[in-house]
Amino acid sequence: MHMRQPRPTRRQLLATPLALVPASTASTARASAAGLGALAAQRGVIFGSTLTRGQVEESPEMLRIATDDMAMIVPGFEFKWPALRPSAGAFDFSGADAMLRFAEQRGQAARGHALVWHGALPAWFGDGPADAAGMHALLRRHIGTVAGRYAGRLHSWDVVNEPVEPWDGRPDGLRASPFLRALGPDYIDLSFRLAAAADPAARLTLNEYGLELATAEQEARRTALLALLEGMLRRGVPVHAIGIQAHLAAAASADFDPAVLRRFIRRVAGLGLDCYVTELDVTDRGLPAGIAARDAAVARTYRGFLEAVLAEPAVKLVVLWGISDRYTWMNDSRFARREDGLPVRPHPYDNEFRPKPAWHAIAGALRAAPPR
Ligand code: 9MR
Repeated sequence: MHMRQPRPTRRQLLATPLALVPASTASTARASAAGLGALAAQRGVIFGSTLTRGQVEESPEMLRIATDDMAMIVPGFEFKWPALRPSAGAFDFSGADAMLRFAEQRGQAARGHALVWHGALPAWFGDGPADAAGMHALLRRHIGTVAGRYAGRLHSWDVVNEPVEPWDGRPDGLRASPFLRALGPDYIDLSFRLAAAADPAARLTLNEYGLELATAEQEARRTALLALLEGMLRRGVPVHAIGIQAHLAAAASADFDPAVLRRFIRRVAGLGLDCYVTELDVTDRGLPAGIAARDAAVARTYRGFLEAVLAEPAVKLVVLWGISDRYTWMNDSRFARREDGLPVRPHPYDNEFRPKPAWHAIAGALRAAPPR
């Protein structure tokens, strides 16, 4: 029989810096029975959130919610190049190690985000090596070292993040990133092969944004992504899942057509791939200032989106890109922040860590989801 370790008092737990939170909290702490993670698990869905080391060290409430509601943690910063690669020659694993330990001590799964992304690169990277050999060596070293270090401990890796950008005008719809400029489209296959060699156990994911709406622009992105995936699979590239980021806007709900998104998910599933919702949040940009109406619209958007995706058995995982409105990337983003300057309310807990209608909407959608 499994013997429970004595649980530290709340005060002890909250007074303990992240790196020192004892392992004995693990078996007792994971996604409590009433939490979202436990609800999702009953439906065969892994549920979690992004989280940063700074958030849990600063806020006992974030620690509590991340423990009670989340069965998976996705470090929001610590696995990105600016954290891992302070200089061209050195690696700094302290943040990533601490976050992974934090998850493991709670019996939570973790995802790595992201091995190759044009969007968060350290200053020393500049535009990257322009020549193929230089970029190849850089990716080989980065992916081999990082994915190798955490091999067997991560559920999945976002191997390449946001490789598609129809606006860049290429016939294949791929983004003109520094990686592509140096290596051509082969950088994507190469990255997945390097990741598979370094961590054969991780589910290797191609993560993309702007896939959710029934607009011409997002249709172009879906089409380019499907073509990319088909090519990768034809070439025998080890890709196992797509990540649908799902940064949603309540004001854009007229552009959301569940049938369109579900058809896309079925096409992905038809290729033998899983679908993960990797960065779900809902901005209230564009809505009037009244809080009750904003919160209701955001909640409806969560509910409608989750009902649609969870109706598809290929959707195995849902990760929120934020827990509390206190810590949100959206006020810093010119695409997501409100034009009237009010703070956005995009996450399931408010500024004071009280559950909002969005929390109940997410719980309701998880309860209503068919089991997989
Ligand atoms: O939410 C993240 C924000 O705190 C970071 O400053 C930013 C750059 O590292 O990345 C944000 O997360 C992005 C994610 O990594 C990829 N998809 C879009 C997310 C929101 O910009």
